[in-house]
Amino acid sequence: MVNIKDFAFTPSTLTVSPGATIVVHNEDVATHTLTSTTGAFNTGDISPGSSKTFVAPKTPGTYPYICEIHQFMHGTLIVR
Ligand SMILES: [Cu+2]
Repeated sequence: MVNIKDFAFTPSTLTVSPGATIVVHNEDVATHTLTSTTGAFNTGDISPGSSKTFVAPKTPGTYPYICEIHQFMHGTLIVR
């Protein structure tokens, strides 16, 4: 699970198994997304107080992601 609060992803680096389903919860007052910088996954808009899920890639690797709306928000998904 990834939590979003105060315009930051927690944890900022998450390690998961290939194909894992990941819940992203937005605790902030603003809408956010969790979006791969290479197009590997994207939650779309997550409204304040709500959650979305996405499926991790099946290929092991390191996948940086951002919030599309606030592109200074960074995180990393490690699949292995
Ligand atoms: Cu955002």
